[in-house]
Amino acid sequence: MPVVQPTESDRQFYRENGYFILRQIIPANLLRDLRREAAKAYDIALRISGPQAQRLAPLKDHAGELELQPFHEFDRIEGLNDAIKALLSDEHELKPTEEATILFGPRERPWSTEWHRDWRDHVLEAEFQAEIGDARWQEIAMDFRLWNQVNCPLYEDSSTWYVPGSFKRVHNTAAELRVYASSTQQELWDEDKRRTDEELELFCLRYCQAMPGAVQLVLNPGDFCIYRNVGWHLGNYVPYRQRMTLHTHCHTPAYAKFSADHAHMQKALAAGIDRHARLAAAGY
Ligand SMILES: O=C(O)CCC(=O)C(=O)O
Repeated sequence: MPVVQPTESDRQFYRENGYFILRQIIPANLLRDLRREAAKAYDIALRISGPQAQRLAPLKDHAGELELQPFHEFDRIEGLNDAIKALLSDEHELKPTEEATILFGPRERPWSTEWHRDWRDHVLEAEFQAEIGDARWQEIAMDFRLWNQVNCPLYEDSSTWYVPGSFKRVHNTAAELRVYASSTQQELWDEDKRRTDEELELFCLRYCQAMPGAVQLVLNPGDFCIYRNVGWHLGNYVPYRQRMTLHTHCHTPAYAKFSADHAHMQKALAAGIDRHARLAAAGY
């Protein structure tokens, strides 16, 4: 069955809230093949990153071990690019899936990423103010040619939390900053095992639930969730959930240009980069 096309009211929903789910876009045979390749990708991720491995990217770098054909078929799912264009614009198209990431759940212990807003939270505060500044960031964050990230799970996935509408705000609210400041990535990883597994799971869950207005994205196999990744979001993971989720992007030439022009500002995707400067700049 071809992908159900978004309506004008779906488009409005996306522009207002910053996320939208195209339901069940993957045909059964392709889902089987993608799951088979994702299982191989998980073995590679475990080998590279150990039992808490969260991702493998890009898939094409592992062409020797992975069969890329199912990922190429994903690119050609009937009606998918039309649906992306209907929701976003004619300029948008799915990034080739062989360049995508697969996100996995941990094998041993629960953990959560910090609440974060992509890009903005991965640059140094002083450099941000010198090169971009708040006024330009408002335009950049609201530019719908940019920041259209995708999660498409191969198994049921409720790991991602999102704050609808938050992508529109240059300045975070005091309540959002209180939650952000309430923990650190180190505490959410708990590498020195201060908490039992259950204590850590509930601690991470409370941190997710504490964010005002946050919704847990409940995605079923083949659901294609597009979200503006400059809004607040996080991933919260437990070992008892089998997670294998394609993580990709609806691309535009403008996004490629922005990424190339500003690549020098993106520091490693280190958690909590410049946390103190960002909190201080927000008067926290
Ligand atoms: O695991 C997820 O769904 C979220 C991942 C994430 O936060 C990110 O890639 O920025």
